[in-house]
Amino acid sequence: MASVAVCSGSFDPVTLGHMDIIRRGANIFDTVYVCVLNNSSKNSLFSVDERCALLKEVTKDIPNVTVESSQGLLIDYARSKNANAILRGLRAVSDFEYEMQITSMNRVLDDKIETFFMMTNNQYSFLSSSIVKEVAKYNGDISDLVPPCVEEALKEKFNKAE
Ligand code: COD
Repeated sequence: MASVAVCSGSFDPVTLGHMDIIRRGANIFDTVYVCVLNNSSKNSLFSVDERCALLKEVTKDIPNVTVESSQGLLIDYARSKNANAILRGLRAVSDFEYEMQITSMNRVLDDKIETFFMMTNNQYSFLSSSIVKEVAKYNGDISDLVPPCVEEALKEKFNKAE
């Protein structure tokens, strides 16, 4: 049976921390669907279409990765793709409680789809989309934190807002 994983997130915007998880996942699973989902507790800077476009650009060299968006529950999207795995990244102990809750809820919704966690690469353990946006907003250097096209997109967003 082919292994199919869904790597979901807000990706607002995609960072090198996300990319690390996506690339490593693509080395393990036959197919990885990267799915942009809106997190209702977060206000997003980029539209879903903009986030997908950036993700497509930065994953275009990984043949077994497909980028899509969806609304609603992650588990419904995973089922629609016949996925047998959900792939999540773990940065620190602080991520654990939230991830544990989501994983347990998803297991109640469908106990055939397993959640897999990958520990972040040490160099990205502090990295989040929120931190990147904060630094970019005040013209800080984010070139080591995001792919070049994301750096450009952030500059454009914040210059327009001025
Ligand atoms: N290193 C490693 N992993 C990282 C890093 C990093 N530096 N940064 C982020 N990640 C991982 C995160 O741990 C996560 O696994 C993934 O990358 C995406 O992260 P974010 O921050 O872009 O996205 P989240 O965690 O805000 O996304 C949450 C969802 C929108 C996916 C979630 O709310 C969701 O699934 N919503 C749909 C509703 C649902 O089904 N909920 C579950 C039932 S309760």
